[in-house]
Amino acid sequence: MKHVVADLALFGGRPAFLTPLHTNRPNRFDRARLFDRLDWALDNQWLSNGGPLVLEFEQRVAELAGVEHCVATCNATVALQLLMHGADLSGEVIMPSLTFSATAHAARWIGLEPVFCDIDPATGCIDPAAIADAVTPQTSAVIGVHLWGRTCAVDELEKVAADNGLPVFFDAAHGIGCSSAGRTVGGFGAAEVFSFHATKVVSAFEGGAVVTDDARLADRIRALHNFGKGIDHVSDAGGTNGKMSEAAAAMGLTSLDAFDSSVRHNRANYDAYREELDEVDGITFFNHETRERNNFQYVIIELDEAETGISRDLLLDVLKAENAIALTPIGSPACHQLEPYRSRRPVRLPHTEKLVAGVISLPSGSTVSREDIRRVCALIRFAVTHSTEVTSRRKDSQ
Ligand code: T4K
Repeated sequence: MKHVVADLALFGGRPAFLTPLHTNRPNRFDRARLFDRLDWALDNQWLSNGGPLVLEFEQRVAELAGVEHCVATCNATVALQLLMHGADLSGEVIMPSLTFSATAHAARWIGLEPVFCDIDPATGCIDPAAIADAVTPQTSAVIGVHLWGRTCAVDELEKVAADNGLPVFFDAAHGIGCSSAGRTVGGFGAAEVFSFHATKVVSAFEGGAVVTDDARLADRIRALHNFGKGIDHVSDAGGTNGKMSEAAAAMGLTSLDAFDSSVRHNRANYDAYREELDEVDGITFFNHETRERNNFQYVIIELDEAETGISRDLLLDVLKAENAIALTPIGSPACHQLEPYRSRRPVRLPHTEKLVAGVISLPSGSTVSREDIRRVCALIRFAVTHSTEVTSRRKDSQ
């Protein structure tokens, strides 16, 4: 426990955590079950190219998402590229800037121009009201992102896109198991994309998927992700290799087995953080609608420096020195503040810029305990209570 500011590890004290407590550590799963599946795949001597474990994984993801079709891929970035390519997008695609760079980079990589819209500060997701102004004759689609598991204003987004004759797709990298107005993420828009990266609530080590009810689109993507095999002249680009391996599917299936318990654990973490930090002035939780389903993988707080007296970045440094590695949740800044977009298409997005500068992603997941959370929150409260001294000491030491 810290008694005086000099006890903080940032100023030479002993770190509160002996070993680093990371944000987004992989969730727990049944190792024996994973090894069973890997053994089975090795015995089966079929290790990729639509093997039985991949097919089983696709079926289970489709069931969870409540859709007809799932094409599993090597990661979500490639899934986004396959989707945009398979849907014949061209020219410009409208998307939020407040997302991980992968959403924008996927478009750019296949020669599309991301056009960034501001967020609705109430949801953190793309503001449907901002879309009409961003549409040009070159626009071919709108891409929403269900940021940190909180869903976009799906109906409004679909309406404004339809009014402009555009399809909507969703980057649902954070959204598996979440819902909007009671409907499960996966079935919105023309198609959605999940990520099964190591840091996600369901992990396949690396992995992704396109889910959709559109059989034709699913067929095209399935062909494109396997060098274009299966359909003649699927596209000018022929196809690519975006397949998921049997080893990744073995992990994905085992992680899916643990999905309910991971979500229960995440929910308990989220509640614990709220209990510990709700009374701290200047800290606001990125809340989840209690009537909706959520995977609670991300615990995000927003800091108002005028009230806490400590900047977001200094608080992150205080925690990091204590081995409590909280993060800027999308690897701030936002996409429009990153190259190549900053130079190509300068734009001001005030709500995005404000939110991205103030948010912190706190350690959660099924390896983080109630006691870990108590200690992280004690550090945050201590830093806020002593913010003036922490800030001036930090200035003196620089
Ligand atoms: N769309 C959105 C909205 C996304 O957030 C993402 C990915 C994508 C699309 C693309 O999905 P994928 O193509 O990746 O399937 C991480 C992840 O690599 C990335 O998947 C994720 N979003 C993004 C938000 O975070 P980095 O570069 O920030 O990861 P890194 O290495 O800094 O690690 C983050 C934290 O996780 C650290 O605290 C360490 C911990 N960690 C990480 C790994 C890989 C572990 O504890 N164990 C691990 O194995 O991108």
